[in-house]
Amino acid sequence: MEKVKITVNDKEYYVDKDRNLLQTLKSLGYYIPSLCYDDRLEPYGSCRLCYVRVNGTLLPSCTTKVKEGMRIVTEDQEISENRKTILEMVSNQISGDLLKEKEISEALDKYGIYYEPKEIKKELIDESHPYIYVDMNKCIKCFRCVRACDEIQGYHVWRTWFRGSKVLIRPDGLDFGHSSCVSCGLCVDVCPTGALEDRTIAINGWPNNWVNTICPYCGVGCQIDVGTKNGKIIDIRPSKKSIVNKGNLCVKGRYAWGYVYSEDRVLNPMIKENGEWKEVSWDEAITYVSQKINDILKRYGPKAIGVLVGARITNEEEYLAAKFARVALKTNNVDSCARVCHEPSAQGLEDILGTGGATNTFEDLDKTKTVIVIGSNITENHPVIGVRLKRLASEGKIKLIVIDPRKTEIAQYADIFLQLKPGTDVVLLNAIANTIISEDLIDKDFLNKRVDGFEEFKQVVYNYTPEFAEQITGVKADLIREAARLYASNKPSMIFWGLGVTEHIQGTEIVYLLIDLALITGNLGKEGTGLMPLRGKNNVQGTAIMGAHPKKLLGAVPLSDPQNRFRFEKIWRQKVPEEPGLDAIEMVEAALRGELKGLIVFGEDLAMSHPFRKMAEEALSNLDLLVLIDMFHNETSKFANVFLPASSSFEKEGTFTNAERRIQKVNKVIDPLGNSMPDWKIVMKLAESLGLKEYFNYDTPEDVWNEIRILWSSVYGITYERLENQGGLPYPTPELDKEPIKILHKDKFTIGEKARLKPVMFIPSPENVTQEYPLILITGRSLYHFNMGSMTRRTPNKVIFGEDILEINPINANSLGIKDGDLVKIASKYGSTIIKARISDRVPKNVVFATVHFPEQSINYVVSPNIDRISHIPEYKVTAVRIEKL
Ligand SMILES: Nc1nc2c(c(=O)[nH]1)N[C@H]1C(S)=C(S)[C@@H](COP(=O)(O)OP(=O)(O)OC[C@H]3O[C@@H](n4cnc5c(=O)[nH]c(N)nc54)[C@H](O)[C@@H]3O)O[C@H]1N2
Ligand SMILES: Nc1nc2c(c(=O)[nH]1)N[C@H]1C(S)=C(S)[C@@H](COP(=O)(O)OP(=O)(O)OC[C@H]3O[C@@H](n4cnc5c(=O)[nH]c(N)nc54)[C@H](O)[C@@H]3O)O[C@H]1N2
Ligand code: SF4
Ligand code: SF4
Ligand SMILES: [Mo]
Repeated sequence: MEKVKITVNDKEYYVDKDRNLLQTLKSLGYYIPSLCYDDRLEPYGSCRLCYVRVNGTLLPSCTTKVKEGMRIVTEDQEISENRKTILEMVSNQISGDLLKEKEISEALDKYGIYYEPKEIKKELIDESHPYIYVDMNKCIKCFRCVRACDEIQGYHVWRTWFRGSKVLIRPDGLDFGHSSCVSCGLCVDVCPTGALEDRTIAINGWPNNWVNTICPYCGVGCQIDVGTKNGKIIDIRPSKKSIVNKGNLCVKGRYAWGYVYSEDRVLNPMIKENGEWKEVSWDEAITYVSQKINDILKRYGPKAIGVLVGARITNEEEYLAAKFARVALKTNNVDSCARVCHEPSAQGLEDILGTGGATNTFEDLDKTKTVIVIGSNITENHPVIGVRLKRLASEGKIKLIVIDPRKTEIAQYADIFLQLKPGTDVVLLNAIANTIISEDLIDKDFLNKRVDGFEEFKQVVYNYTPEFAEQITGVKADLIREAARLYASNKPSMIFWGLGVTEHIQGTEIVYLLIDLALITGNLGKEGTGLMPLRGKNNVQGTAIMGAHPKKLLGAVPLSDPQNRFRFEKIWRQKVPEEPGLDAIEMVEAALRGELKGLIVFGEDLAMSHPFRKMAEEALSNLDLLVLIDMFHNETSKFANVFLPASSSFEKEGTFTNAERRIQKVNKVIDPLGNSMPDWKIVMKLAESLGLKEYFNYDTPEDVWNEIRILWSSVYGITYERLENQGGLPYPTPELDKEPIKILHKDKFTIGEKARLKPVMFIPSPENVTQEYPLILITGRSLYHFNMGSMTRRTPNKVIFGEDILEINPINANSLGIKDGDLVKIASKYGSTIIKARISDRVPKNVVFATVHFPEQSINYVVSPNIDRISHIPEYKVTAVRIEKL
């Protein structure tokens, strides 16, 4: 950015040209009062407090842009008098107590204005929202809340009523609790007076300590500031310095932290005896586990034991768990929940391009012109990015193509919405490629220089005309053509995808096709282009790459290569087993056959999250040893014999890797509760009791990270110190004094000079609709609950969304006599459950959609066991079902 010279109160500065003056002055350390301004909002210029003298004239600094040679006076007698008058008027408008930490209190204090709290009007208080306390006695009509909700969130909850002195700000519903609010908390965060306040603050007052860390939920990886009082978490706010979330959060990161203190959190190790859980000491529990492990190893060998690592824990912990499998259990039976999530994305990207991660970062959203969102309910599941997309699309800054069988919220912002039949993406994407080739929209230069296999690809694609695709997918041929033209011509273009792509029997191949599309249009290796799998959990991008994979070691290097094993053996001082291990699906199958005897699970509720639950349960009940390391008993603990209590992410240090490969520092906010222990310490304890202390000897997570840096050159340049100083850094960052490589495959691909296109032929799902099972079931998520719900169900999110629901199209509902809120039985060939109907035209006719978060409904009783041949991901998105009203 161009720098210009300005003087402020006779001092010279070089600052960014055209930046707003208020922001500039604040960043130079000057105090300028302002009540209608917030960095996150468009300047509004209504409170008149931020006036400064610019070249002799009084100007509102928030709407003034910095220019060369500006001479600024921030305060003189006239300015002070004006500010005092305004602040006096403002303080006369409000009543009730003010917290001293609020912006208004600071301004009143600075200008020596005594505020006498007047009596409040009860009717201006609204206590109906589970998280936000509304006290409009303190409202100064700055409209920050109205603008924040409109401009940033794209919701329009706060409305202005009446005019002039009577003006009133009210939510759009009967009260705030019954409004269209999605509880992101932004309006609270921007409110300068506390008229909108977090309930926890209204009750406890302002925190006395804040710690910066990372949200424990999704792969966006928002930075949060966690406020504590007397050693207890009482509030979470968005970190304003993060380039990922830019001062924004969704309801989960902002408010759903209450699980930490849930009464049923397990805070002592437990062993199950005669079907009853009994609290024991750590020593007793660990000795029990190590004896069982030794027993299994002696009787059945290392093939009979395995480790499953959920992607909620830190990189350091993932790495240690994977090392534990190899060094302590001598097995490669180690896998993660990526298997049931985005393994097809990692595998697909690695197969064609050489690196199994997003090619670009979220920053490219500001550079792109066309975005495809396919199989991703982005506004509910990656809300902070979803909100940004909504805004870019409504401001006309991007063209948006959405591909989903359901009319999701983001679909309503699409320029082109392709509402295909579930499981037909291969045909649709081939037809898009067909159009791009037949209309000569390919990037010839890029193809010649960097792509192989075009002729072969063209031949396969040739058969998939848009007309043929219309028959299979139900999407009009012309609409497919339009989407193809937009993606290929209005460049640079990006593709974002989710589980609607991966959770299919051709999950990996659908990913291949997305990469093929980027390759033939040259949408790779440049700003504003690229392939962005929206990884699910907070650390799923980190998990598999940390070595929690049956065929790969840390850095996703193949185990089959003796050179790789040798490198690890040198540092680990132990042999790395050669034989590839079983993945998560294969481990369940092996347990079903009685071949797998022991399983150690770090934070995964696989009894509930694996498909065909009846089969998963049978498999788990065959095990001799099932160790569950978690914060709560869950469905899996019904089959476990040992429970080891883990500390939450607020109780430990480490790193998470978000969906754009950004490694970010997780910081400890509070001490581990009760006798819980962070996972990295649990691994060390287990190793110690197996006599392997010297191989797992670390004082801190940083020690572990430094071992990772030595073994994986892509993160050698990322130290804890650097993360703390610079915020997150995407990998690869191989060198300490160099910037991270944000855009992959710039001049060449990781795999080599050229990438080879992979043509894909369509294989229909075995889940055909029949007379007996006439509907297709899709399963997925809702905004308020996270996966199997163990954490969000233990927060007031449960008040907002209390049970799983089944979306049914009004036509199907009518013909089955089902009304909104009725209980229905849903059954497939594999099993059934009972769930509440929600009549909605979000789903098309003959397609139903169920959420996955509650054990009482447990939709996986119904879901089929079909899996992808390449990555083994279950086809959670297509099961033929029948429903009946109860
Ligand atoms: N609120 C919330 N956020 C979450 C989670 C959560 O549980 N709750 N979970 C996290 C995790 S682990 C993950 S992996 C991500 C998942 O986030 P998403 O990938 O958004 O997951 P889903 O809601 O399962 O499904 C996404 C979309 O795929 C569509 N779909 C279904 N079948 C098809 C199809 O055949 N073709 C196409 N093109 N689309 C299809 C569905 O209609 C749905 O809108 O979210 C993460 N974030
Ligand atoms: N029908 C259907 N089934 C699905 C899906 C679907 O779309 N449809 N999606 C699949 C997908 S994408 C995923 S990712 C899986 C998710 O299913 P699971 O992998 O079972 O995921 P979570 O519910 O996130 O469970 C994570 C567990 O980790 C615990 N935990 C949190 N933090 C820590 C920690 O620091 N240490 C330890 N040890 N434990 C911790 C939590 O309490 C929780 O019990 O479900 C899959 N199942
Ligand atoms: S919490 Fe978020 S969605 Fe709700 S009113 Fe405030 S800004 Fe709007
Ligand atoms: S978008 Fe994801 S990372 Fe950000 S606050 Fe919400 S759940 Fe947390
Ligand atoms: Mo996931």
